Amino acid sequence: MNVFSPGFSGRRRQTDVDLPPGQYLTRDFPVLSAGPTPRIDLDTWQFSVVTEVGKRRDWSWSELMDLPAEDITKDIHCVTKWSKLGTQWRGVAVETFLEDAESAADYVMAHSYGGYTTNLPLEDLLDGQAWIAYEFDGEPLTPEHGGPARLLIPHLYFWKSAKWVRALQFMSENDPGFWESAGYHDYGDPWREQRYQGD
Ligand SMILES: Nc1nc2c(c(=O)[nH]1)N[C@H]1C(S)=C(S)[C@@H](COP(=O)(O)O)O[C@H]1N2
Ligand SMILES: [Mo]
Repeated sequence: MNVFSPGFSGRRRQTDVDLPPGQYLTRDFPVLSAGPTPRIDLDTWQFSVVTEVGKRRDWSWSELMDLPAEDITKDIHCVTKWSKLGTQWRGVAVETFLEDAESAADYVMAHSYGGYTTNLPLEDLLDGQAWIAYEFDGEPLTPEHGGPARLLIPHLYFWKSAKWVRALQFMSENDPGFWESAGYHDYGDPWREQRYQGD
């Protein structure tokens, strides 16, 4: 995306970038965490997919590293109104973990180490829209930004991108997660400015 394009007229400025409504650009990478940063040992780290009937599949860190990874460049949008353009990540597409799961459910709860949760429609996690990300800017993801691994789902407000992700659990009903229970929008599309329930 063309952040600085002075052009002949000089009319295009950074503020002309196509951002979701109500957002402003930042070059920083703010840290937003509802609680303390959990310290997670890679030897005991585990990521699980759990179906609505409790059937579970686990991946260790070395198993995660063996899965096909992708480089991802995406804009991210926080509900507190900052947006950051062209962020660079490396991770594994979420459908890689879900393809063998036998489930009839349409919703998924993401669970994090530390207890954070966020709910998502299953279809938003498929087709190259979401990743389990473990590198940012070519470096291992730092603990404050969700390392060793976080969910990355950049087409929704960034609270949906659960840091320190440890499980995806299929749900037959769409139960609200941590912020959704506190009044944040159930879906959280930044382009429709779905910040709070009722938006
Ligand atoms: N586990 C967990 N994940 C989380 C949060 C959190 O508090 N705990 N905060 C969310 C919010 S509100 C935002 S904006 C982003 C912030 O990610 P960052 O700290 O890497 O910028 O993480 C999201 N994921
Ligand atoms: Mo946020």
